[in-house]
Amino acid sequence: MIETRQTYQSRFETHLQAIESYLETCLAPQEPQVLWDAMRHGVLSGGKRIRPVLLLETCRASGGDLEKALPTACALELIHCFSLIHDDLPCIDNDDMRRGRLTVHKAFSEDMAVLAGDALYGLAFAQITDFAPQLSDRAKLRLLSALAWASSVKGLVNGQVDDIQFAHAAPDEQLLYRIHHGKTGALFRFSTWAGGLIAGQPEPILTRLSRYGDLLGLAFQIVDDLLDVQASADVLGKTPGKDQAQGKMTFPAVFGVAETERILKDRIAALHALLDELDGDLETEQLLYLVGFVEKRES
Ligand code: GRG
Repeated sequence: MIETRQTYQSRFETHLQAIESYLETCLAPQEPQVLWDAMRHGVLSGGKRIRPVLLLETCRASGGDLEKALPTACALELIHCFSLIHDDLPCIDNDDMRRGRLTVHKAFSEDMAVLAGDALYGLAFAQITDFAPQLSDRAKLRLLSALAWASSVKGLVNGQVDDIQFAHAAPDEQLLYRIHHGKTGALFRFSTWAGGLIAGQPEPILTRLSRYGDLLGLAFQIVDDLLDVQASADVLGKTPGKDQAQGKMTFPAVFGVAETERILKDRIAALHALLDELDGDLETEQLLYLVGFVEKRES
């Protein structure tokens, strides 16, 4: 079959449907209703699902079974959504809008937003322990360990701490990369590494897949920073201009917009080169399409 843009788009949508359907099932309302309603509001709210799509696609491109990867892909999305709920809280970024709707603490209450986030974090790990029977115990342990580190002190949380501590600090290139390596990079690296692991890729390929996730996460963050400066609230679904208002260490703040756009082009070229190297070890065309998706996204 000759792969066309249409094929890539439709494969992306097939992944999305599987993810949405899994998330809807794992968040089927239970008691206490207010908790589950808040969790559902934070997750079933139209996110791009780029992290679980990446996990599924690296697995598929490696010849792996999508059913086997789906619980881990959705665990990752639950953790991402948890981090967004907590990030929006008044004590952190204090945002009213997310994905074009009220944030969880605005739609419910602050205490319920904290608890919905906590519950999603635990529910995420339970997807791998309890709902992934096709995975070997060894694979589960490796996934759980990597996800635990990436979502805490070797990723999301230390990145967020840096982000808070260095707001209003003087522009610093090294710090900028450190913040995003943790805050955004950790979950992207997990997604591409985990997809390969589940498909049984050997260690040298897993290392390269992590590098793909790392570079892609960085490109994603650069686009995020540019959109915060350039896009409207309607398109973004959240408040633009917040990074600057909060004195955040962003790419445009450190380098200016023109140099940021040049750095982005550079990273995209590095991604193309890396995928060229990986070609033959896995099917890289759809992974290349995802690079384009990240580069061209408007929200
Ligand atoms: C303990 C897991 C945990 C979190 C607490 C608040 C916090 C520590 C971390 C926040 C990390 C954070 C918000 C990173 C931002 C990364 C980012 C670019 C988010 C936007 O991702 P998109 O565009 O969002 O994929 P959608 O809405 O499409 O899912």
